[in-house]
Amino acid sequence: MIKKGPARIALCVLFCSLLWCAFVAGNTGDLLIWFDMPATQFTQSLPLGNGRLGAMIFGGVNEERVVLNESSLWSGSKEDADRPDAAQYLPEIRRLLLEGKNAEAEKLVYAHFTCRGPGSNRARGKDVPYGSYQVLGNLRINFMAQPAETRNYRRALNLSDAIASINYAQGGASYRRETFVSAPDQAIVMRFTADQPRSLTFDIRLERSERAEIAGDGADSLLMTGRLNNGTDGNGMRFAARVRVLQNGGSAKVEEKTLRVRDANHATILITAATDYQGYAGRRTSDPSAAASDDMAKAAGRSYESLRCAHIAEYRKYFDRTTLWLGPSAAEAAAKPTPARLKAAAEGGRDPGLAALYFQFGRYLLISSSRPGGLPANLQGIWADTLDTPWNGDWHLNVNVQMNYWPAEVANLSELHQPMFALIASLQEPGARTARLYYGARGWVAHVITNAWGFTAPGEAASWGSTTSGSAWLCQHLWEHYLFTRDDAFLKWAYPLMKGSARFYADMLVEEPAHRWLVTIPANSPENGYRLADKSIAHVCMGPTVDMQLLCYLFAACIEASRILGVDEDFRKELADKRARLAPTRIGSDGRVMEWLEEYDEPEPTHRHISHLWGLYPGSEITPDDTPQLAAAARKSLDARGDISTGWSLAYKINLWARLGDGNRAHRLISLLLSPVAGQKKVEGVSFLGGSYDNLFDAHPPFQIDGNFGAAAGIAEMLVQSHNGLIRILPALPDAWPQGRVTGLQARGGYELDIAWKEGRLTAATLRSKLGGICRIRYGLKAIELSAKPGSTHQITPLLAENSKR
Ligand code: FUC
Repeated sequence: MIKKGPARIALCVLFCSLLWCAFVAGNTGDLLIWFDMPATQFTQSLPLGNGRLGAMIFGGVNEERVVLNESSLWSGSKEDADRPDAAQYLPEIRRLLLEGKNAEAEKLVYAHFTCRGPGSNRARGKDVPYGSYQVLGNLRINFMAQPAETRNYRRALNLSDAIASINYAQGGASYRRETFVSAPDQAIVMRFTADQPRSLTFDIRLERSERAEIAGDGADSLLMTGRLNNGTDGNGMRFAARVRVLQNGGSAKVEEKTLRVRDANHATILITAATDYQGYAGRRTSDPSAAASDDMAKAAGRSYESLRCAHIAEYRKYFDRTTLWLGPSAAEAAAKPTPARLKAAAEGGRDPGLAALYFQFGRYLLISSSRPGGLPANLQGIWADTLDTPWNGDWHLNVNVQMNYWPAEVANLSELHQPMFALIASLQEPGARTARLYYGARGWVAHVITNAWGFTAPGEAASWGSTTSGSAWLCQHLWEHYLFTRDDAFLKWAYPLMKGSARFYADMLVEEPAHRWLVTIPANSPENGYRLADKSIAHVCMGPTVDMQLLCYLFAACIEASRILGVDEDFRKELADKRARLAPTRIGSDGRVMEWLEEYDEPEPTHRHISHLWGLYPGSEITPDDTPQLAAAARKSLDARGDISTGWSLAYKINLWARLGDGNRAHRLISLLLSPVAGQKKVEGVSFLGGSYDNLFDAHPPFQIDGNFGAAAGIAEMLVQSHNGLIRILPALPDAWPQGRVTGLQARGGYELDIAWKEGRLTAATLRSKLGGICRIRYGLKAIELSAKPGSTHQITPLLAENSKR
């Protein structure tokens, strides 16, 4: 927080100017998303956020539209979705699966082992207890139409300061609008200026299509209040949003529900909002209107410059930790507006800077949608423009929410992982009930979907809802955070969650008859089906590969964590015994990694989920060095799956190919993800709509943010890997990036790396060790071992060169 006082303000202004100079000097097109026209659709607008408040800027000349979001704005309510008698059917479901009667087992799962109630109502959760993440509303600002033509229009999002700007000239004046969402001041801040006096005349309105009341509030403010449907008696979460204008010159007044500003020289518009969500994260305010009013009073008490300065300083604390340059783009590429740049790259233009921009955009989106104390980034981060958000804008646990957090550690945003940990902790209590009522098991479980209300029951359809390993996959994030940070206090906090999860799986494992391996029953391989002998398709199965890989990882993590903490010796032994008996990852007769315990015929061989390669990434049981046969089988599986798929699936495959050390293939997937969404086309004989919208939001389609995050992680994974006790430098560098430079990537064990390369070869690498330790590093075939002191810095390129001479 910036205190007032001339000295402070002077310092602040100086600091901002220095930042600005640094930005101007260092800025390339790699940190800019920009347009030469206003947005007509959500996926052309510019996303801003502080983790809680979101704003999407459309930038119309005559009408500015800002889509507003508040990350806890969820309809629905806490519900009892667990079937109280589910466990009664478990023995029969298991018997049928063990006897190979999968279709019959699936029928029973449908009838008795799904959630009760309407569930997420197939992604129409808005008016049932499951609920939906929703848009807060729209802010519309109508400028008094000028007859003159608009010139020099430019709308840009600058990732280096998280400010969206709009510039244009009209008549005899030049106009500029700037918007940012401040974390320190918890407000959306807009600033309108013109180079001619008294040229700003506009009307401001708030709108929401249902469940909101909008009224004037004093001479210069509007207030929107409302209450969402809880899915039972209708009286759900309350929310409030306030808008206030502070104009210089001219006048401001409220007429009806419109805030009218006339003939101002410049104006600042502040927007604050809150909900009374009382869940596991968020502000937990009981009076949203008062909370929005407090925030407003504080923000309105500061000058625009000091709000802006505090915002930039706070944002850059995260953003500046990592830089990436992937070599020069053709000058004309970087000079194009982003949609044209995407198109040119898709047509073969040389533009490595676009991948660097996409990487930094992923980091930007995480900083803007996930802050400690808040809710985790959902399927759309925090940016939704409808009430019926696709898939309810919830958290899917069979890849999507995890993918959102793949870049958190490696891309140097470790603290922003916290909302994910809070989500995991929040599922422990409801998940313990689900574990007991469905499986008669101890510990806790979450299946495929969860919401703001602690939903842990299976989904409403057996085909996708019976995946039991969602919670195991969540727990990977706890252990990975520890591997990167070695934060013992965190491990102490996280271990009971991991243990509770492992407890559940250790209780629910069953021995299968063919090999006497321990397997999960019932289960499915996320959303993928297989063909039975009678040609019908089933999903419910036992021991899918992904479950086995996840449990192998989770049990090992718990064993090691309990050793570090010196607790639970007996449990450790139990886990070690059971881990040794888990069904292993196997290679099928066609040389691919088997997805199920049996080699089924596959009705959808190019299915978007590739869960059976979990052990390659984000797990690490499959590596080209340690398990070359499995790595070769994974390659075959990926080839058979094909590249073309939904946005998140493309992003997943970047990481998988990076782990296989195939930079060119990973790069091809980046190129596919960076294909503009432009109507149906066929690639590899598969229909493909494209991977990126004009504003670089990932297209499932529709917009789904996981691909943005997954690709950011994938790009990092191409440059540095650090699993299984070895730091690999440039493990998957594609030919398309012959030179480049990255700073600030993180490696497990508390290491940070800066790397530079030219002509495809490493030229400089610096390793900083935060915690000290023995560190193994490899570049190509050369490996070194280094003993690092806490806080030490090492130039490792000469060491790698020296080592290679021996
Ligand atoms: C999973 C995926 C879908 C989509 C949804 C949100 O169900 O299979 O592709 O991403 O989550």
